[in-house]
Amino acid sequence: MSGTGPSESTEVETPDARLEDDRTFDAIVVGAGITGLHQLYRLQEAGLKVRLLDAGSGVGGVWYWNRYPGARFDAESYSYGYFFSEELRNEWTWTEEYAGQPEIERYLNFAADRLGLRPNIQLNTRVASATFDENEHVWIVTTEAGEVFRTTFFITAVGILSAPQFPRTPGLDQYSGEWYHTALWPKEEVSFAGKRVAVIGTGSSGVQIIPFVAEDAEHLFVFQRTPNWVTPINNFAITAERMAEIRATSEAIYQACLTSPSGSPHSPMNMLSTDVTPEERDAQFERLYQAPGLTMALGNFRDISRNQSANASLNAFLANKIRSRVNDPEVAEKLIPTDHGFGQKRPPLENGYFEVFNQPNVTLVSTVDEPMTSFTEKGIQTTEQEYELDMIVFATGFEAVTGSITRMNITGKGGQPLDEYWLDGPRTYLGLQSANFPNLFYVGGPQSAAGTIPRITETQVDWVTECILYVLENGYSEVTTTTAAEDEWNDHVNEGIKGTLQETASSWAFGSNVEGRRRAYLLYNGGQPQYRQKIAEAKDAGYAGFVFNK
Ligand code: NA7
Repeated sequence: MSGTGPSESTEVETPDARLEDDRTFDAIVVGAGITGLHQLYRLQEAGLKVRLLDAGSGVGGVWYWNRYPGARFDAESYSYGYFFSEELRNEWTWTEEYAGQPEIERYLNFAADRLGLRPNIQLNTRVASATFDENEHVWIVTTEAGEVFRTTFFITAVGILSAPQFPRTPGLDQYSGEWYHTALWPKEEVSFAGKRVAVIGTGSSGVQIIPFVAEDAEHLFVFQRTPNWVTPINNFAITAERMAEIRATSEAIYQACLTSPSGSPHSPMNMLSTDVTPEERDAQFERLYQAPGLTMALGNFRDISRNQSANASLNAFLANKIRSRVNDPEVAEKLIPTDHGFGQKRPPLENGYFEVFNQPNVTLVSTVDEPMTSFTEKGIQTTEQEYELDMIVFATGFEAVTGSITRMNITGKGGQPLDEYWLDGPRTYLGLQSANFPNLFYVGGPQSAAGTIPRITETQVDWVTECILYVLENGYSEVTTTTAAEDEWNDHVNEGIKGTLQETASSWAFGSNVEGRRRAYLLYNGGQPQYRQKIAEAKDAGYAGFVFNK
């Protein structure tokens, strides 16, 4: 498609020329997760010479790395997968409403095979840097193994929760026991049996792994900094009949996802909590508590996420649930969030989480009451005592949204490093590009993604593919955006979060889980339908806000 494709000349190629050809691409995509695989498929289908790089030894992205016990979807399995391929929809069978990590990893491997993606995927390859060459209008991409590639387009599909972060507590190198991060979990089986284990972190990953550790460990210490509003997942098996129904109604499911703000089959109720009596309201909360997945968060009364007192009524309901499930009243109170209301942060889903704290082999340690001061040879030292441990599990989350992009050391025009450009928070236009970083696209990057990620990134994948083809077909060498367009998008993004209950939360969506990180809203709160409309409008207006250079 572009001038960098294989030569049609009949001259015999020298080994050097072949090598050169092997390292020069129309597009390089980074990330073999659900979004990167889709992007590769589209570009491959369009006839481009494209390579996908991924640090893992297999495809799957977050579903490759997060192989800890208990890792599973919090979106309905069939709402998360690819809808664009009838073949995939008809041939794949989900076994659970919320599939576990092994099944999801199998699905993405199945998709990579079925879509014929393997020949263009290079695994075990971590990008070390990407630098824009202004003279040649290409990106020079280097890998940690020392390979150097040239590519016209550089596309990051690296996920928003994929750059693991650790506590700044010193001394981990002194610790002599085993330690793991949930997002870097080994393929080999990890045994908790008979061990003294600490799990640090009580977000989604902590909440999912804790019951598994509690089952086998001699003793489990749960190090909690901030309690979360955690609700039951209420998972269930998908029968053959149900799977047939899912296939038969797949288009309707897809349409429900497209029209919902969260890109899921759930939409908020058409009612306010004040439209009913407090008793009726609580009865509805009870139904939602028994309902599957994120129904409590995404299918609740409309005012729960917007109105402080409506939100408080749900918090009171959920606090009582915790009190009813945890025997020790002191422990129960420690597990009840006081710094945020339900939905201000993405709520983790649980299966038997609260009951764990009734087990004699489990201790809840609040790092607010007794901060961790260091890791020691034997375990963790807090301001109160030393905890001797055989294993530490870090469920401490991520440098969210931008971390996996900036860790690639991207340098744009004028030698501008992207991490410096984003020091005060990400700057993008439509979450797709940044000024002075020509031909660099983000799919599933900052200021665009929220909700069920594949439902929004599939739109971006199509948009980016069409934009790339537009550049090539018109003989342009570069597409970029402007700082004015970025300013406009930043204002729109910030306007969308202003006045909401989420605005005041201390969450990864604002980068506030990483010490020292400047607070900036990293996602897009306008809802997926509005985002889709915005990027379609820009394209229909002749790529308004984008600049094309010959
Ligand atoms: P999260 O949701 O960011 O959770 C990380 C947890 O680790 C959270 O409880 C943090 O407390 C805690 N944490 C982080 N650093 C520390 C230190 N230094 N000391 C003590 N505790 C700490 O990541 P997850 O992997 O659980 O889930 C991420 C998303 O994946 C989730 O939203 C789902 O959408 C899927 P904090 O709350 O910051 O005080």
